[in-house]
Amino acid sequence: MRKVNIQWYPGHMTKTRRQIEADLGQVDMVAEIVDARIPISSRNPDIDALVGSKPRLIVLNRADQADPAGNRLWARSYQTKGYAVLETDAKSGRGVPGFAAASRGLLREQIERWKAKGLVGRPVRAMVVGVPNVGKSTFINQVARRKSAKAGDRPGVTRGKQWVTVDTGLSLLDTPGILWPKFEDERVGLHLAYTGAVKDDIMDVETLACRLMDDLARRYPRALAERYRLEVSPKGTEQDSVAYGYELLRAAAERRGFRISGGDVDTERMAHILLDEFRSGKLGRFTLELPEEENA
Ligand SMILES: Nc1nc2c(ncn2[C@@H]2O[C@H](COP(=O)(O)OP(=O)(O)OP(=O)(O)O)[C@@H](O)[C@H]2O)c(=O)[nH]1
Ligand SMILES: [Mg+2]
Repeated sequence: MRKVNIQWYPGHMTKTRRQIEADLGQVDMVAEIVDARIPISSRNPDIDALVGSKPRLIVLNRADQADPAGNRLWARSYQTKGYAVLETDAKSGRGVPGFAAASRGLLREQIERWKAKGLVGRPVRAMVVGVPNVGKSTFINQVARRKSAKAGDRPGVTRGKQWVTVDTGLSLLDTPGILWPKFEDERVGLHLAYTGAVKDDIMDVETLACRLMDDLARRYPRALAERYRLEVSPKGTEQDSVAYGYELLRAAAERRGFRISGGDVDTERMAHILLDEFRSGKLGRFTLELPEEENA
């Protein structure tokens, strides 16, 4: 697999650290947005060091696209680690109204101290961070109930910082997706490509689809078997994953009657369809990473 073509090296790291440090001075808390389908891959590996001791709320966004059982496991895992956590679908707004209360809960002691000092009505300021395309701007717009922050279906939409005042009690700082994930890990690159967080052209679409087939065969064999009327053996994945994924891709293309002129099975067409159906939710809701795999 070709490495994802984004440079992430110490120079970037230093710049990001400085920017976050400067912004941290202006906020009371950090809302870290992660993709509920891939909570490991959609996290910046250095986030803990960058955020330090600032109170942090983890927002498990895209909960609508992830497996509900997976969402529960992740929420519990974060809580066990002592983080406040909120499950959201920023697109429809589900879960977002809980943000104000969760933030005030997180900052309860701080707010008491402000009150004691006579700082009544001081707004809570929160910095929203996360890797590109996880839904930071969409989340902020939902919290504010208006389109203040620019959002879009591709990474790199937000270019600079932007304060969005929600009401007298809350201000949110939108940031560009400057916190890159851990690209040097092959699994991370694959998972970000499946979910569409990085462009498709990191590798050829058929190889990507073969890997996705294999991953789904392992984690969600029933969904795959039902949608494409396949016989899926999770055991087959113990072998070469691209080979087994290709076997399934061919079988699915055959079932759908996809042929190229000359009569051969059109696996490329099937590859596009698999990725589309995975991303659009037609295939189901999937969580591709579980808490127990975090340090594996
Ligand atoms: N289904 C679903 N789609 C979402 C959700 N959150 C965001 N999206 C969509 O994902 C795309 C990216 O959202 P943005 O809010 O622009 O993401 P961002 O993190 O601000 O991206 P950058 O500014 O590029 O780093 C948009 O098309 C949103 O509609 C969610 O919870 N569920
Ligand atoms: Mg944005």
